[in-house]
Amino acid sequence: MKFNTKTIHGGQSPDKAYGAVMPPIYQTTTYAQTTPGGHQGYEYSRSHNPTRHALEKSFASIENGQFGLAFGSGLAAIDAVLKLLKPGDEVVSTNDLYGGTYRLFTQIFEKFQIKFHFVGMDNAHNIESVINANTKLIWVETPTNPMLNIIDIKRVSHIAKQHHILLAVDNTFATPYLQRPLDLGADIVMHSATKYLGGHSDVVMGALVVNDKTLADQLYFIQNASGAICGPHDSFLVLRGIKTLHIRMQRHCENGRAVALFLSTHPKIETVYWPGLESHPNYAIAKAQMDDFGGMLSFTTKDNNYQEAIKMVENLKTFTLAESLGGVESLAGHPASMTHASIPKEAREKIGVVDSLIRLSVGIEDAEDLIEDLKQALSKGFVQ
Ligand code: P1T
Repeated sequence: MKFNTKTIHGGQSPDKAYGAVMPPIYQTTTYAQTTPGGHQGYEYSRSHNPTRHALEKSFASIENGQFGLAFGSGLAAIDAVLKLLKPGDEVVSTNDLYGGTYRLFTQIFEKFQIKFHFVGMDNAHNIESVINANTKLIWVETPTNPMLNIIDIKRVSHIAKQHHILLAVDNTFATPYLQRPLDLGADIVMHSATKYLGGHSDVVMGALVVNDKTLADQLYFIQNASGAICGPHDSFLVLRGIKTLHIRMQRHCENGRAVALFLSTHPKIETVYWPGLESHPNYAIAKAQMDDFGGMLSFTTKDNNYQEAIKMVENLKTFTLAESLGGVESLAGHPASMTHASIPKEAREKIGVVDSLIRLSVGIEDAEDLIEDLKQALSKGFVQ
């Protein structure tokens, strides 16, 4: 089955009761048993729920994996992966990543004696130089949030396999429409399904997909034991969102390109970070690894100033100033004060998250309207 068919049919079949084409929202906590243990595969909704199960099969299908798991948020999914580890274990992570992931690693899991090495992964030597006998997990986010660096998944997977280390890839920015990490050698693919998979800015959810049965069983055990599952109504909404993922992503990519090209010729703009620009330092890897370049981009202005960046995002009208990304509507954010505020200023600036950095989630509106909006916000001059 090709990807565009999988988004609609992957892992799905009409409901057994009445042939409903969409799975019913099984809004139930529990299931009647004829005798203790005598049930039809569903016992209690933290453990299993038919609507969530349909979604988990869709997650697995679109990521070319065998097993999918749905969580109450992206961070809950990451939390489950980290719970595979024990005190004394070490993790090598991308140094440029979502601020909440960084906070989870450094403020929660470090307390449980898990050690993190944050390295720039565009140079594979940086990964190998921190690997030791305690290294159990490599955490890759690509494209990275918010700098849009591209990590060569195949290359990192060779290193992981050589040292018998698990490789997890956060595929939130790319989605399986653009890249399929399991095919490139990753063991675990993770999503904030809050973003492109849901696609409509109305659900917070996380996903994991794996191929290995033992790993799937371990993650399922954690999902059930820790309990960070999502509800049936949210499962239904994300399943509905996935059915249009391919056509939404096509437009996100087209609009992302149009906006990136506009900004890269604007006299007030210093640098545009979008992996589809030939000037992007990881353009060659992006071209080889991804089927297109997505709708996320960041940029800095020449008037490199915190207040001016704030003024610029306040001046936008069609773009909404908001956290999050991946919905049909365009959003703008200021990472230093919003999504990445939990990363200390020094660590942030080292990876390029400077005070003037602005991040755009380019939606699927008419590209001309988006460019007009950016034009007017930039033409106003910043601090007045
Ligand atoms: O918000 P949640 O569903 O828990 O997902 C966390 C998460 C994980 N990974 C990446 C790459 C993410 O971008 C996020 C969430 N990001 C935002 C809310 C944001 O605005 O960047």
